[in-house]
Amino acid sequence: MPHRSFTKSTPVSTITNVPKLGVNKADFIADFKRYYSHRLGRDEYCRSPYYAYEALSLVISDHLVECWKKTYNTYKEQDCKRTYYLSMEFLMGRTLSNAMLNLGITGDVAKAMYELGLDLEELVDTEPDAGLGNGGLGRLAACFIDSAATLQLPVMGYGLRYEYGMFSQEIVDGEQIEHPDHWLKNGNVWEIERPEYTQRIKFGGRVERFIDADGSQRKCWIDTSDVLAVPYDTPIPGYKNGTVNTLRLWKSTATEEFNLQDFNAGDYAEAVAEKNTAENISMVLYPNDANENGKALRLQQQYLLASASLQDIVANWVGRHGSNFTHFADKNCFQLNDTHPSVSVAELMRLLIDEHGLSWNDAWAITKKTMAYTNHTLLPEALEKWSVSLFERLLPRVLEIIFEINAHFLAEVSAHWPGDTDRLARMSLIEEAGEKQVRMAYLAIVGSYSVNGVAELHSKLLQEGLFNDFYQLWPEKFNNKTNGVTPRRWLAGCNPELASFITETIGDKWVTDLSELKKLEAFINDKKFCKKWYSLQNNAKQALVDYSKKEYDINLNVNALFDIQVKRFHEYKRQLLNVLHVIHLYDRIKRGDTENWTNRCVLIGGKAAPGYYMAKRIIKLINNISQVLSSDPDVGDKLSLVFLPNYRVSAMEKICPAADLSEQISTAGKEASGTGNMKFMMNGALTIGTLDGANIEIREEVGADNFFLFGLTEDEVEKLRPDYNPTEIINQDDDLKRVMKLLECGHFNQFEPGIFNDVINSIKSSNDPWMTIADFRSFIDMQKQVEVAYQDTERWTRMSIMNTANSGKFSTDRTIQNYNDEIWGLEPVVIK
Ligand code: 26Q
Repeated sequence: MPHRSFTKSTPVSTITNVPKLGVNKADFIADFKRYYSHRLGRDEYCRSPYYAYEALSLVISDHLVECWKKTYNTYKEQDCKRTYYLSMEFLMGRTLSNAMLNLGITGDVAKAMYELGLDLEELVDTEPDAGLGNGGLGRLAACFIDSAATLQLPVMGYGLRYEYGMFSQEIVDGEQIEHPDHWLKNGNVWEIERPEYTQRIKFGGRVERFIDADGSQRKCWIDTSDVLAVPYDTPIPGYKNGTVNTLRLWKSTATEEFNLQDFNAGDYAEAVAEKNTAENISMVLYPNDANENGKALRLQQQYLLASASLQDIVANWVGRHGSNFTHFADKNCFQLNDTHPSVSVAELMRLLIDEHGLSWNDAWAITKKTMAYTNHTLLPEALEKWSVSLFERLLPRVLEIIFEINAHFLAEVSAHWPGDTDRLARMSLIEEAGEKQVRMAYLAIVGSYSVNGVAELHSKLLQEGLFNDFYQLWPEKFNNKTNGVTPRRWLAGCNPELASFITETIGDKWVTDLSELKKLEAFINDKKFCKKWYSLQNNAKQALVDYSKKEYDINLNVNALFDIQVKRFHEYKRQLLNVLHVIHLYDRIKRGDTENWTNRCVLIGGKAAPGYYMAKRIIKLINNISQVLSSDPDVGDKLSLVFLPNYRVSAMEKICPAADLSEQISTAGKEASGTGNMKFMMNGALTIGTLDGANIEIREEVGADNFFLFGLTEDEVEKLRPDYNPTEIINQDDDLKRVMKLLECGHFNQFEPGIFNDVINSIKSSNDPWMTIADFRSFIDMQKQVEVAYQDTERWTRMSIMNTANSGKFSTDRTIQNYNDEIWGLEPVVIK
């Protein structure tokens, strides 16, 4: 193993005994200058703010590392129980401003930069996003580790260090163009490479049986093509509490001996090509946020994450306890972020049995007591499956273990439901119809002691529907953990003016106890308070106007209602319903039906999976409509439709403070939770939404009067489905008829005939799973109510305050507290 080891004579403790860093303005200035000039080699002629960003980041990083070591040592001394959050995605966004906020040094650093003639905000904005995730699930992982550190819980994130994160999106002629996101091209000051903890990962090869010294049957996995996983650690600071946890991301590399045989045979090129295969594994994030089945590279990624992380943890255990695993389950817990890392169930079995000599039963008892699984989708087609033949080829020993888990499991099912062969086939970890497939969600359920959904409705539907057989067998495993977002990034960080005003009003406890925001309710009839609230909302809108101008050369009208839908493109999220409403407003303008008009600016942003044809057409449609509206003098300021390109974490930080109206309009029963809805609410936007995902709980918290509800319920959707007849609905609704006519006559694609036919046909089909047409009328009517409310500024402001005031439940501090109370059972660890 290519460890870079210390020489024995190195006096380690004298080296690491570093004097405490200063936190005054003068210290920041001196440290900054040293890094800027000596480390980065820049001088006063360097015009790029990037190096100033980098120098400042090095300064801040030192402060993180100081607390990081203390945290690390404290956990080690206390030998506390730990949770490992295993996730293929950590959508971290930017680090610098969040690090300063959590360290509590933003103000002093800003003053230091000012004294140096630098604008802190400009430096902060040069940082590239760490876009190592698709959307909700990846961002949730990032919010979770922020909250875990803030609650002083020993939680470590494990993921992959993709060389290329989420693609960046450009819009050319209205269409999405993807560009690779080489986010590491200028290096990454926040990470520390730790080659000394490199792990070896097996692929391919074959399984051999042998009898060991004790006479027991054993298996070994041999003739494998190995890959190395090298960890890179990033510090995760809690909020002003001295805790700095770790996010460990694995990069794949070739083994040193990878090429020896080929090399000696003179096949230099072959050997180097093989090295590429190894390095490819962690090269790129898969950019689809629903299942893309069957890609071998994706399974390799998943196994690399599972195996490297578990080996790391097990090696650490063995270093301390030798091969006595009796208390392993009391000290370790693995939370699986969806099924993506669920091969961990079988991998932990393999490590315990093959590498550490445990019996099947002992290993299974440990596995079932340490694994917990979170599901993030209700769409059956999005459940992960891997073909048995692919598994056999890449991970033959792991597949054997899955078969054996399945044999034991099916025996249990048989005992519970004797003679019920249908149920056996339904519940088997192996789908036998057609090409044999491993059902990863079932593996995760069978191997875990906890299975949770991410909002109340979602968890209920999992139990009643998708996982009902398993719920009948093990009702006690199933539970709900409603999602949240971290209030540090999503209020304190992204909306500093509103945050200061809240703190002036109710004190600063809300930053770590978001239920404190409830105290704002006492001020909804305070004229002065409301006026200030309104003016701050306006400032945030103006900031988005400025950002859009600078970033995209887009002109927004600050006096219009900002109606925003930003999220991944998916038919179930129904960006199309939003579009139908825009066309309806346009039609009203053209017909002169504009009495009591409310000017509206509809902003839509988001990425489509590169292979998702329909989603890409919807993006094109939005851009075409946008063009028609902006070039029609009849429309003027009354209505605009704006596509915000390259939506990402750092863009949301500018967008969510500026929203008046948050669009959460998915078909009921399809959005597991949503988390954008929570960010908007926290920042004082009002929601127009269906009874889906966390919207239901948002409405419960804020009260029905402060939420614009529309659409069919999940029950109603399923009842209507067999008789769904969109054509009839269209014919009975004159507004909708005109909207469809504008679409069908090619009004938005005059020079591109037919390009929207597939989109139009999809919503007109009686098999449209998302039933967009069914909710049109109630959506349009509720949007009218939105306008009535918006025209009454005082009423709207009160509603806005009520939204922020009642967003306390949607802090990930609450979510993580729930995970800890009901699943993990960790003790908080105070760092001195
Ligand atoms: C799977 C296999 C192969 C390639 C990619 C994938 C893949 C990748 C990402 C599948 C799914 C995802 C992401 C899913 C996701 O973000 N789900 C969202 O999770 C949020 C957090 O719980 C919820 O709020 C959203 O409702 C849910 O859609």
